Amino acid sequence: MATSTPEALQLKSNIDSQGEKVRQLKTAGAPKSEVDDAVNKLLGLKADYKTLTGEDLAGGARKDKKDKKKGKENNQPSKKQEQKPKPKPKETEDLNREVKKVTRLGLEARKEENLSDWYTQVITKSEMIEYYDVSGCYILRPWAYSIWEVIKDFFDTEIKKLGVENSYFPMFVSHAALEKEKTHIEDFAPEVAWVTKSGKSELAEPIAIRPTSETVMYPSYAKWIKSHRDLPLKLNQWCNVVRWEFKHPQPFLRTREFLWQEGHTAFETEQEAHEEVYTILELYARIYEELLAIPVVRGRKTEKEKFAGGDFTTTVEAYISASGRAIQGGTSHHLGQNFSKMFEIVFEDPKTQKKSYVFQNSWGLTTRTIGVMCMVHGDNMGLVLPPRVACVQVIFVPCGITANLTEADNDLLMKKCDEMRDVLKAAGIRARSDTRDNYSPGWKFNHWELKGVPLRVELGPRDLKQNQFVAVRRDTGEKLTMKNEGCSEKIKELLDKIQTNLFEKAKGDLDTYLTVSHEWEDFCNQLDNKKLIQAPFCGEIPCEDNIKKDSARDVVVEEGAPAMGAKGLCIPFKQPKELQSGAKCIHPQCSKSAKYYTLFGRSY
Ligand code: 86X
Repeated sequence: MATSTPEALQLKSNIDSQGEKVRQLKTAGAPKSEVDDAVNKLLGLKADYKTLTGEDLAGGARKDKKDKKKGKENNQPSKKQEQKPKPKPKETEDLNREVKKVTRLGLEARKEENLSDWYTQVITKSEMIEYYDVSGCYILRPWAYSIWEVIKDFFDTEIKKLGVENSYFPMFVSHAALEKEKTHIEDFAPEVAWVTKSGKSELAEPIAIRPTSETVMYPSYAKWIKSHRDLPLKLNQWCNVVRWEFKHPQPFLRTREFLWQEGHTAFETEQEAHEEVYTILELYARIYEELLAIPVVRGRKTEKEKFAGGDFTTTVEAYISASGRAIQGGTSHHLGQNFSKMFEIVFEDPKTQKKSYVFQNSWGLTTRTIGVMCMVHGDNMGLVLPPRVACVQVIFVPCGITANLTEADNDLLMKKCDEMRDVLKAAGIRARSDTRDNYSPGWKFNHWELKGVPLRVELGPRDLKQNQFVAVRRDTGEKLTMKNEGCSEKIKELLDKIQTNLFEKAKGDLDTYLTVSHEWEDFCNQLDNKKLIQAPFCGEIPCEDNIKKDSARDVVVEEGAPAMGAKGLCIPFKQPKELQSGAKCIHPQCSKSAKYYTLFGRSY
């Protein structure tokens, strides 16, 4: 991709100043930790640059100084492409159509050729994401945030039906509180971000920024729960969390700050808690399947992959066929009494009058959902939004405006677009009319296509006379001419069809790539064919380590790259078939018998 986009230039300049900073720190003999941080930041920025442009920015800052000046000239769209197509005069519509065949007004990268560039272009050009100068952090623009709001509204309504209440806990965690959960914090310690200063003075005690809120919430749970009458306690919060990961960041999919909901519930009995785990997981599955039109596999995490602080973890796993990798979509954990023992969350058992530890769950779903949606449905023209989550479901574009159209007829056309938009809005359809006169219809088609609007309605003078409109589906490109009568119902039906079609397409993909294997060599071959494989598995952690290690190609690669080994994704609730009695675990060196089919695959 062009290294001359505004984002790339911004990044280049950030890399420049960060490189300068590193040199200054080194020259000044700054403490190692400070230099390391600066170097890390530089590396992060460079990684961002590579994601954005597909090119390494060799060296560092020094030589770029010159480049920057030169860049000014170079940066004019050297290739036929500009960041954003310029508005075209009205009468060039036909010309525009012609041009479109030659140059691609929208995306430069193709999904099947360079997924990483394609993804960057889709999310920026559709105006979902803006890049930011802190590595791993991104701006969610209204086009993306509105999807989150749909998910939020759905889930919020459903959990309230279950008696869950919303609340808000602070984002800062004291050192002491974080320490309370020492056992698993240790694994995560490198990811915890700390505030150490206010202005120029050091804080007496550094405070952490929540990576998750167990240690924030559970001290209060211990205070609030005294008797069985205080149970169940079911709280949720919608908030941000920070995990300072060092793996290659990707907008939505792996970011250092992200939005999520975290639910934390406490019950008298294990059975009530168990039931809730599955109820919540099913809501997560519905978010994927019903809202985002993405089929998921529901299951339990393996011992190796579960949240170590809990008793068991359930998960929904989605599949991104473009990369041949699975992705965890949301998790619902049963914590048993592990945390209630750590935090002394107890009540007096009404039967025995003895102190009893509560049974707890926690569950979370993040803005990663949006990234999975882009990856699954997006195509070479841009984003494809499932109607149920689309900010704009129908876009009206006035067409066929020629020089000999009278001003009165032109006004009439614009009015009709606005009028039909209002009719649809009254019927509860998210419709918008694009009557801007400084953009050509062709430009608008391209623009709204890039943004993934499910349905475009074209209205021309002839349509007006004939009481009809032309609807164009984003998912299939199909053009339909329809009579105006009952347009709300017809369009609603069409939107439903698009939603179903997107799900069916993704389901077809998942079904194609979901297989079963009973033999190691076959397992490895299937993995290389981008498959997700259900194989008999003993369930032991060391064996899962071996499966990952031995299914990898023997070159050093980054996580998820084509040569990476298979991870245990989940133990599907719906097993592909009954295990044959005496079935052995899939790994050739494992002599144990298999406990269940486990889903393996490369993953994000
Ligand atoms: C595990 C468990 C759980 C509530 C969820 O998955 C859903 C919502 N929490 C989260 N986990 C951590 O405990 C954790 C802790 C620290 Cl300190 C960290 F830096 C990262 C973490 N990541 C996950």
